[in-house]
Amino acid sequence: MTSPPASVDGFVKQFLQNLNFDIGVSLSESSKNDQYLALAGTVRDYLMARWLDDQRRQGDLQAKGVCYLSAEYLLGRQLDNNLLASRLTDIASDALAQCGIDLDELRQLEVEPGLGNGGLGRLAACFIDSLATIGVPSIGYGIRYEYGIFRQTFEDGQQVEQPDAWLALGSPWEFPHPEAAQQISFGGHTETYDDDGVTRSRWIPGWNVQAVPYNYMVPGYHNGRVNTLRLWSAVATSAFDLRIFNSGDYEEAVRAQTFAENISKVLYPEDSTPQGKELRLQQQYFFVAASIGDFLENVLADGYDLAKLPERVIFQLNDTHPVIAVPELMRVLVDDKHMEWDAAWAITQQCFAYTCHTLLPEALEVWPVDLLGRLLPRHLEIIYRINDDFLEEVRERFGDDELRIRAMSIVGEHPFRSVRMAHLATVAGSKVNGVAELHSQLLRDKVLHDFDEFFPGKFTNVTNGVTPRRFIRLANPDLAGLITEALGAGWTVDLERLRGLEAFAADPEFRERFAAVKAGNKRRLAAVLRERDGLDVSEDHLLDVMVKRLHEYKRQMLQLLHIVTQYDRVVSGRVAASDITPRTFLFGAKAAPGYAMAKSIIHLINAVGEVVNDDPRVEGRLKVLFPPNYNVTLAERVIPAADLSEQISLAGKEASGTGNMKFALNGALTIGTDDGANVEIRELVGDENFFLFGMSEPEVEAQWAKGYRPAEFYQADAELRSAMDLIASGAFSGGDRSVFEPIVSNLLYDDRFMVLADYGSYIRAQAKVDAAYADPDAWTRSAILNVARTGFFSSDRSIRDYIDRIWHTPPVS
Ligand code: 26W
Repeated sequence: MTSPPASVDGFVKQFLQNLNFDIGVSLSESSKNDQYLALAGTVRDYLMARWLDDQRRQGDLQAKGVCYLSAEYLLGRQLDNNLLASRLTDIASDALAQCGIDLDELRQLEVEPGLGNGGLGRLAACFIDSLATIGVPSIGYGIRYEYGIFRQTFEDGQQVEQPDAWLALGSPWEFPHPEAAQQISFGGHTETYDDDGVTRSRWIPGWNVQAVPYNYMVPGYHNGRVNTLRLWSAVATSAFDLRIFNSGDYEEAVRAQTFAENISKVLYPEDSTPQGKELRLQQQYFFVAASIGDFLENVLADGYDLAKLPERVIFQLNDTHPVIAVPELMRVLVDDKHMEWDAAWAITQQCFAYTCHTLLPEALEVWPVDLLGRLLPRHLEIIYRINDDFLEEVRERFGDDELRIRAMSIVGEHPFRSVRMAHLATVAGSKVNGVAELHSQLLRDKVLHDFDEFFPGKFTNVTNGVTPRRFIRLANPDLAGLITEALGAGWTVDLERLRGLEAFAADPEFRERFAAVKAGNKRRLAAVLRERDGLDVSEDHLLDVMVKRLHEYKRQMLQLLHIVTQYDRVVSGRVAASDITPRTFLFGAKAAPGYAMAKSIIHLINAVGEVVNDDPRVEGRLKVLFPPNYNVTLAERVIPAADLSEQISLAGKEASGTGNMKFALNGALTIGTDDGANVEIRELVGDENFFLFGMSEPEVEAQWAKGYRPAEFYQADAELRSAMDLIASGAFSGGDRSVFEPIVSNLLYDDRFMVLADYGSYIRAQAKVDAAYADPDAWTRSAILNVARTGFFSSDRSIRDYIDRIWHTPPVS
């Protein structure tokens, strides 16, 4: 098969053909959505020949590849990325113009697939982009949620969640393959049987569902490669012989169908506090069992010798969500393929590697054994056996140190008997990595310390990265143009070349052009927010941005206390409004629906905005903007416009952060703590181009050790006291003191994330920001140096690190 010719005329022809024959409308009768679907179809057609080639080639080659197992992929819009990767942007734009259609208008119609919560899901999306661009044989496996992350709206300043029906207007980027469905079983019981003198176990499941694969193209950038993302969707099997539903009547049958299809219905919007929901475990097992089955049956050649499996594949576990894949592979090898336990275990250990994405103890997933045993009885037995063997080895090495054994056990006893998925992943994985230097170090020293001692060499680091295609080329075309003019093409796939910009930082004309790009990006953002949310952005303000999930450890409250302090300084007369640096504080954040404190903080941000924005005493110099429903599409507009990036988590809590990297690469300066990848950003850009504040991780530990009483910080700092009192007084809640009382008391008497302890240092750092911004030319110089020195944070580099340190899967040409 060959691609249609890449010419404007060829594109017009293909586009009209798709419009007429696939969508079934004439150009004159077509809606914008029809046109968008036909356009997407046309881009697909161009990529198709290469996709088919790559699938064949990867099959022929029998090279070792990566199966990236992730419950989330936060992809963002597909059209632009696919146009860019296949060099079709200009052709498509001209071709549509010939048909009287504006490409830009069609772009806006795409509903982004929001199949992830935040950092972890977006990282997976960056990684599959880099895998394709580097040319590593790989498949991304995940779940095709019918509803992605909820759509956020505000009612009276409070978050309201709406379902995200992202498939409603058609989904032109996916290819369903019902004929390649995998049958996935659940429930039932296990038994042993005699197989010619060998006692074996088998699982007699209680019910099953079908996993239907939907394939998505993942084009590499300008390299003619197209990898596959395979997302699984649940449908009822024709003989859905669920015992409990098997009453035989029609209504029950339909209900049974709904039950099966619920599995891929909705993305769980919790990030960081697992709810232990049965459906979530069903989702996890559903997608990894389908993926392993698919790989063994459809990707490997028939009759492949499974003893050699580690030569063909590494399953990368994106956090603990897919870890049930470990006992699943063991079950397949031992029960289905009749392999010896020890041989199967040796293979399994080489075929998995585990990435941890958190340090919060409450984020570590555990599954109660009664739930696991009910849903996956054979897997629970396998986990017990893995644990018994493992603990025996621990005893051999460390003696009968019961405390240590209890601490390391895969099965924990408190508060109830449950399986600790991080321990299982660590025992099973050939490697375990954290996502930034500091995070990996803390994993080794603290969270998984005993395991590091027991498995020397198993722990490693791969610092996160972001794709420069989406987050520079697409999001910031003017900056991309300026860079290409300065350095030539090539930097998009070799981001360390940005170093070459250092020389230009000294050039006044380049600085002027760089500043003009930033100003243009602010104008574009202003237009977007006006149109999208009716918000007014003052283009002459310092644009100060904090966008990320709402979580107490990320400390949106600290930024809020800074805003209230500035406001309080003006209204109390301590500072003249005219002496305040004009700033716009832009927030973007979703709260998990069940996380009351996070929702309350969202309410307070909106409430402070209401008051501050309209108070004439402020003279329009402080603005708080909180556009709802922050997502990848909005990020692509916000990040290139930002002057200042807020990365202010309590040291030791943010595993890495990836927004921090996107901002620096787009020429925002960071105000941040020594946490996650901020540490590496600061080392690279230099102290003079970074606003550091707050306690370091060891200082945080020392503060806890000596006893932390937040009220003492409140007492000791008059400005802090005044700002907190203002919130407590009801000034932002129409005089009602009760509305934000829980936030204030929480800070005063609990403050788990030491907001009050870091407040003074933060306020001083913000004053330095104001002073630095007063010299626009020096600011721009710093911004250029941020871009020049952060090429390290390309996800291409992360993937090369994974290849060198963990996967050993060289690219194939
Ligand atoms: C509900 C259970 C649960 C627990 C943790 C769901 C999701 C998680 C994720 C691990 C949370 C997450 O997204 N972590 C983020 O991962 C990013 C990519 O590595 C890091 O940059 C962020 O610092 C980390 O918070």
